[in-house]
Amino acid sequence: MDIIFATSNLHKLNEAKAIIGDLFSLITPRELGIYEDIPEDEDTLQENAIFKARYLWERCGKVCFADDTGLEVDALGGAPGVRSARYASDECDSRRNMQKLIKELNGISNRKARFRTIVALVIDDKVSLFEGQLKGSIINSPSGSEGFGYDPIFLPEGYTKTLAELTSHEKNLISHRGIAMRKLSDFLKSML
Ligand code: ITT
Repeated sequence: MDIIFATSNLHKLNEAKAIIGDLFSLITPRELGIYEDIPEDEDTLQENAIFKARYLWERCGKVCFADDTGLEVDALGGAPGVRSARYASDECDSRRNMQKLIKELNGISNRKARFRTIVALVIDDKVSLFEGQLKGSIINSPSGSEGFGYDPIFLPEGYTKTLAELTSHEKNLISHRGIAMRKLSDFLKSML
């Protein structure tokens, strides 16, 4: 069965494929010839995820899902949160986003944070939501080269390695996206 994943982020695509790729064929907007940036201007992860999934569903009428993810830092009142991609600038530059976050947390001892993923699935105009969270803390020097985004400065709770020092398989077993995608997978399987 073909399912459209409304993302332009190939890291996300690969993480999702590792979980639901055996049963479902994940198609990207680009593979459908849709190249425009889907707006992500809403105030919450949930609203953004629904907007992205619906946008694609309205264009192609097929089963679509989207993932909106944010890094929520306790000492910053939940920032960067829904603005995680454009935290430092509109260029969505992960290195600059991490630099800004490290600077904002300078001298602050509470380093607690969590990644939160909301997946929105649209089938026949009906929306279903799935959530995953990963608790951890922010460290000052990026470490590791796996993963993407803020992974090099995120230490999952109970771990001595950052997410970027774990293999993609290890990350998927514990991550916000892994948890949300497994919920999505169980839901889709129940419909087969
Ligand atoms: P879409 O096309 O799916 O919207 P995106 O990269 O814009 O891709 P999001 O808005 O959901 O995705 O994510 C916001 C940012 O949060 C993203 O650019 C990364 O910098 C960061 N991020 C998301 N998931 C992450 C993960 O698993 N590990 C580290 N950083 C992550």
